[in-house]
Amino acid sequence: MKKYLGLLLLLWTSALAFAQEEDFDFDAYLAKFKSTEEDQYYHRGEEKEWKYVPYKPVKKSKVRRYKNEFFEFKKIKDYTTYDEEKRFHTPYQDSLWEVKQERMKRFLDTAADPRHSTFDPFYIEPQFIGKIDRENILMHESHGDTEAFVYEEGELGIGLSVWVAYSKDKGKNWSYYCTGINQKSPLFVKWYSKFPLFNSNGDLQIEACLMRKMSADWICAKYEVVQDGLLLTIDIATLQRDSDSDGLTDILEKKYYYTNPNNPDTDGDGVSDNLDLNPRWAVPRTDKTIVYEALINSDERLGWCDWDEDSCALIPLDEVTAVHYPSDSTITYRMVSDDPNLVSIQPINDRYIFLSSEEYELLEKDYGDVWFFDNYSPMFKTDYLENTYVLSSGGLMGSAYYYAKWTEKGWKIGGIYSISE
Ligand SMILES: [Ca+2]
Ligand SMILES: [Ca+2]
Ligand SMILES: [Ca+2]
Repeated sequence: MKKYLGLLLLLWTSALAFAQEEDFDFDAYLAKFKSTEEDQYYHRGEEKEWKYVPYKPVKKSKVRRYKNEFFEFKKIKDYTTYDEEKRFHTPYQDSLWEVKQERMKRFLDTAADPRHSTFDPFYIEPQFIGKIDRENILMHESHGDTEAFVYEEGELGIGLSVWVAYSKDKGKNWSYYCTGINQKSPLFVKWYSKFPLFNSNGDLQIEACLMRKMSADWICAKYEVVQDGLLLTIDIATLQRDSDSDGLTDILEKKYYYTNPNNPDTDGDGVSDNLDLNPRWAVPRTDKTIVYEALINSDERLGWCDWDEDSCALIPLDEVTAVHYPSDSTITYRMVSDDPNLVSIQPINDRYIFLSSEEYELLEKDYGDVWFFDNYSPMFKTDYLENTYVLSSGGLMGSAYYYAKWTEKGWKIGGIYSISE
């Protein structure tokens, strides 16, 4: 009996949902949230943004003059030529080949059986050596008591960056260092080389070349080699240097967090750079800070509540989010914003690096690097709803529109609609 009841209920609710969908006037629903302020803002933005500028590769002479501020490279005569084909076949990637073959075989054997229809033959579990995914390893070598892995780390928004895992005690303890090199912009670090990874000084030497990006695409961009036959030396002392002893290397501060490598607490809020989830800005909180905080921190009180029923939970105006600290798995996001309501947030899950639009313009993006980031719009006053604002967030994964209603007791925040890419 229960089973039938369940089925009936299901039919009834889906019929109801269908009817609602039929009647639902999305345009009228959206019209409630109309904001002239928002229209004006995007109108201004659009004129600037949509002016078509054809992609122009960087001049070869400029690429040839490239200097890395941390590491030296020199021309060598006897070198291993750059090979686009070798790009995806490091020995570590090859070592996963058998696993892939095995999965494909299992897929073909069970394909006729509907119970296995969700089996994906192309997915393989990442296989880690310590903290490093095997597929990302470029090189590995031991040299006496020291041992090193050179590997790539895919960071959302800035391509593949080159990292070094380094051990001084035969692999018992590992440190992970960022080289600040982003593959192909313009330096490219090869995994195939005639040279041993450790040189006679115990520093790392890697064959490299200079490349330039020939098209504006992000995923399938075309590159060309401007200068091949370079030997890059990564000296361990530079890799490890932490001038202000805040636990973040100079390279990490300069290239990824945009914090001050000579000041352990860039924004002077008493939380040192390595522990600060919003390390660049310590600006006073505003009434609107809470709205951004609730969205960015995925506050559990938020929901896609029904606007007409006004059923959203209330987030008190005087609420102050406690200071939270990063963990090993903390993800770092970069955003460009000049909005004090946004840059004053206290994140709880992720690290947020906010750059002002002026700072972003000054960043070195000359070698075809493109920054992708999620971002939040300002809050725009709506025309018809009292004390109500609309705002949106957008990025690689999609975008979402929200409203926030100010009351004397607090904010009521809800979603209007979302689009996923
Ligand atoms: Ca530091
Ligand atoms: Ca610092
Ligand atoms: Ca700080």
